[in-house]
Amino acid sequence: MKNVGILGVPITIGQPNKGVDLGPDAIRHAGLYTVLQNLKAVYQDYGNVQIENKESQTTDHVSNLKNLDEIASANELAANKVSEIIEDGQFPLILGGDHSMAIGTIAGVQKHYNNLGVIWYDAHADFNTEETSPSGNIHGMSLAVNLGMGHEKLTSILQNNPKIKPENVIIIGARSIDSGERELIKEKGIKVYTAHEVEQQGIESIIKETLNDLSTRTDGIHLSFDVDSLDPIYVPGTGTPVEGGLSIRESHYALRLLNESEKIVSAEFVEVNPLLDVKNQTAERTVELIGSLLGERYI
Ligand code: Z70
Ligand code: MN
Ligand code: MN
Ligand code: MN
Repeated sequence: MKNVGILGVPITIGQPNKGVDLGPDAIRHAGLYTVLQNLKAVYQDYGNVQIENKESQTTDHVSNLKNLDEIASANELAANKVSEIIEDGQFPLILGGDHSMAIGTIAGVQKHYNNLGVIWYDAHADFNTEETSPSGNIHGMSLAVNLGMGHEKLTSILQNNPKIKPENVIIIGARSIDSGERELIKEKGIKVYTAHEVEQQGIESIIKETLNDLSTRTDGIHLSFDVDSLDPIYVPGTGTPVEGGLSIRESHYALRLLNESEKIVSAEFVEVNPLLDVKNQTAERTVELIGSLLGERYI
């Protein structure tokens, strides 16, 4: 059983909805420790990264990067914490927070690997740059930043950090991709399994293909799980729900297969927003999904 290091990254200024900073604590309150105890996991909670979430006061209307400086410094803190957890010999289980946090979390993991793979399980590709983003929201740019694309203040988190290679990234569940980011995805040759392909090919085949593909050339795989990958009927508590999403059943199965592969070296569950939720059900489902990733079984 894994030795788990829990870290909350309560960042919200990567997108416009209030309340996603409460996500990490909602996930804890939804029974996270009980699931870990039932699995007989050894775990330590590192608490939350101290993030101010103060929106930028600059009146710079030219920049299409909302709260750039604030997000850059929050991610520097998150990156160092994640790296510390790995140094302590633990599996980082990171709770969000909006998806801009992946700029820091993946930078922190990457410090310890030469050739990290990333599975980006999300309704969105988060592959915009300042040039392509229709919103200026940095949570829609974090995967691109991890490949070294975007503003220098974001790509330089943890100095001299090697960047994720395009062939080491696989996106699963996408169904809302902006036209500019679509061009970038094609240019970089990123593999995308859309929600339609999950329907057509089936999640088992997709996860096995993903693992085969990434295992040959990576020395570890980070899972970045955005809860809006799921259909909104399961996750009312998230900022950008998109219809036609993945089911709870196939997502549990995906996580179970990832667990069995023993290739996942770190994971984050992001975009849980308790202020948009109904009776904390989004956080509760997130805890159950975490259980599947860590080895919980029906029987
Ligand atoms: C859109 C943008 C996004 C997450 C929404 C949405 C991006 N493509 N990412 N929710 N996690 O504004 O860039
Ligand atoms: Mn996302
Ligand atoms: Mn998303
Ligand atoms: Mn979202």
